[in-house]
Amino acid sequence: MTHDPSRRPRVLVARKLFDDVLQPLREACELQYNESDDSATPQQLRAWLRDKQGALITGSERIDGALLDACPELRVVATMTVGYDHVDVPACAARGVVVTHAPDVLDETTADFGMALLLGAVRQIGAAERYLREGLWKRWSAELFAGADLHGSTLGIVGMGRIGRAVARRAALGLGVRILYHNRRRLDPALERESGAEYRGLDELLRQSDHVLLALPYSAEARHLIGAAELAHMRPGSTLVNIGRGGLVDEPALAAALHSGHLGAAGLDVFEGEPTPNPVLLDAPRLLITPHIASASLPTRRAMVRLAVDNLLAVLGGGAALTPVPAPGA
Ligand code: 8YV
Repeated sequence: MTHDPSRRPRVLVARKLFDDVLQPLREACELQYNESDDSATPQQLRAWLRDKQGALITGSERIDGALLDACPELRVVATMTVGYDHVDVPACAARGVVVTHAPDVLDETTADFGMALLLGAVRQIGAAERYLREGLWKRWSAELFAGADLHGSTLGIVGMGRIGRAVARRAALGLGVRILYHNRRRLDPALERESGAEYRGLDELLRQSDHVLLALPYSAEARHLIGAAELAHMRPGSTLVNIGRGGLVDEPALAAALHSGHLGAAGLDVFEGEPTPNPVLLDAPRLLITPHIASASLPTRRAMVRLAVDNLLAVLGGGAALTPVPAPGA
């Protein structure tokens, strides 16, 4: 599988993943496997990668220019995630390192969770369960945890890629929700028709939606896309849900909008500073927050790792990557 059959390529698997899914890699390569389930420190990663040709990473490992300079043999970095904001793609491109990611295989699972988080936030399921478990429920009352409806509402989706469209389909077909969307590039007319979604500028979308769901990747331009001004433009009593990346939302501004009552609810599967949430989030009312698990079904997580393995084997075998990240600037 390598150009010189007498030398098997050396590959690092940076985190504990699914042993059986890694088997083809073990058979074709010399594997160094971090089985500890702790994310590698930058120092460990640098030491482990120094003599490797391939790396299988998760979203917890950062690959930057300084690290690449210490790993001159590296030819391919395969992240088992669809997002790749933890990898400096231009720095990899400049050094001829191929970067692959794991699109498509997680779309439906992530969209299921997006719907769950949206419904859970709108209907305050997290807070209601805590209230009950803490023994605070003394009597039924008409307004107890009574908030907004999702069915029949207008949902604004920011980031209408495959995951955004899968959420749109669920909401429109299952709950009669009207879909507005905003995207860096407007969908082509056939796809727009198929998804039954209406394009809006970001500001219009925020003003016209009852609920807003973020499903876009992180980029420097999208940092704090939703800040105090954008939250102020959202409808009173509306909901913000984020299944993209934490950096898209200004967290103190979100907490303030929940405290003031302007926002009805929020749901976050991602936040800045993961795995430690900003205390302002934990203090905010009507916020449902989860530990970055939108893609966490076993079949999907296994498929994500399998795709990363297949990408590594393809590139180390001298072929083309199956799912390379888009070229910088594309
Ligand atoms: C991962 C994700 O679970 O694929 C992505 O981009 O955000 C999730 O599916 C997460 O990044 C793991 O670190």
